[in-house]
Amino acid sequence: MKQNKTIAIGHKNPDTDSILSAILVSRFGKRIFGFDVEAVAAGDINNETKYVLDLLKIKKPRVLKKIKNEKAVVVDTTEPSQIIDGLTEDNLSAIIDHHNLGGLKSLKPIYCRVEPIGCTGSVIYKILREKNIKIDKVSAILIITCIISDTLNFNSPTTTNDDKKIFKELNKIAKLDIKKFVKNLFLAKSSLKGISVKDIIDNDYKEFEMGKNKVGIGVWETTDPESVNLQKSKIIRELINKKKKDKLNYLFFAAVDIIKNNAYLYIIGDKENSLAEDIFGGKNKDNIMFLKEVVSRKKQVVPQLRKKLS
Ligand SMILES: [Mn+2]
Repeated sequence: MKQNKTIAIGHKNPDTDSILSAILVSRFGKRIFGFDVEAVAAGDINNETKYVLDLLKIKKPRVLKKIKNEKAVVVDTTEPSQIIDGLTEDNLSAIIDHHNLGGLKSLKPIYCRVEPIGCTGSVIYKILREKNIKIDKVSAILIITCIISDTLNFNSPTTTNDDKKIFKELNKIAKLDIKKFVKNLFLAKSSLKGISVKDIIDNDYKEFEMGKNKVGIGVWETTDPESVNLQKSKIIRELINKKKKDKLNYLFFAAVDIIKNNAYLYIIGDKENSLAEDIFGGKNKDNIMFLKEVVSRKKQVVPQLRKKLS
C-alpha cells in the first residue's frame, strides 16, 4: 500500500522557529521517523527567516493553504486554531513543540515531544542527540537561529539553561561570529521593507480560544519600536477593523523592543483596556500601555489572559 506523503508544518503566520523546525524535520525525517518528510509553510515567510534561508542557500518551503490527504508532523504549536485547514485526528502523525498543550487530538498513538524550552529547534536537537544523529554545519546554524530568534538572544524569560548549553555545543560546529549574526538577524526581523500596516499586525499573529472568548494577539519584534509606533493611528484603525471582521472578543497588538526588552501594548477598546489594566497594572496613554520587561507572549501574556478569561 502506498503511504500518504508526510509534511512538516508549523503554525499560521509562521515565525522563524516554526519554519526552520519544519525544515529540520524534513532534513532528518527519515532518521527520526523512518519516512521522508517535506517541509511546508503555513503562510508567507517573514524577513528574518528569509535572511537565514538566503544565507544558507536553502530553498523556501512552499506555502500550503490546506492539508488534503497528507500526513502531518506538526511543529511549534498544538493549538487547533493556529493550524491550517484539513488537519484531522487521522492525519496528525507527530508533534514536536515547546508551547502549552493546546488541544490537538489524534486517533492513534502518535510520536509527541513537547518540552518547556526556548524553541522547537532545541527540542529537535535533543531528539537528534538521543538518536546519535550527526548534526551538520547547516543544521547547527538552523537550530542556533531558532534559539536566537525565539529567545530574543537569550533575553526572553522562556530561555532555559538547556538552550544556552545547546547553543554552545552547536556553535562548535557552526562557528558563527555570533555578535554579527545576531545583529543581522535582528535587523532582518525589524525590517519594514515591503511591510504594510496589515503585515505588521499579521506577521506574528496568533489566535487563542480562552473560555468562550476568541482572542487575537499580534506581535512585532523590533530593534526600533519607534518605527512601528510612528504608525500608531493606522495600526489602531486596522486592529479595530480586524476585530470586527474576524469576530474577536479581544484583540491585542504589541510592538516588542528586543534591545531594551519592553513592550508597547496597543489598546483598541474599553474591554481590552480593563483587562490589560487588571493583568499588567499599566497605564494606557493614548492607546498604548508600556509594559516594562514584557517580551514573551507565550509566558507573560497568554497564561495571564487565559486565567482571567477561562
Ligand atoms: Mn517557537
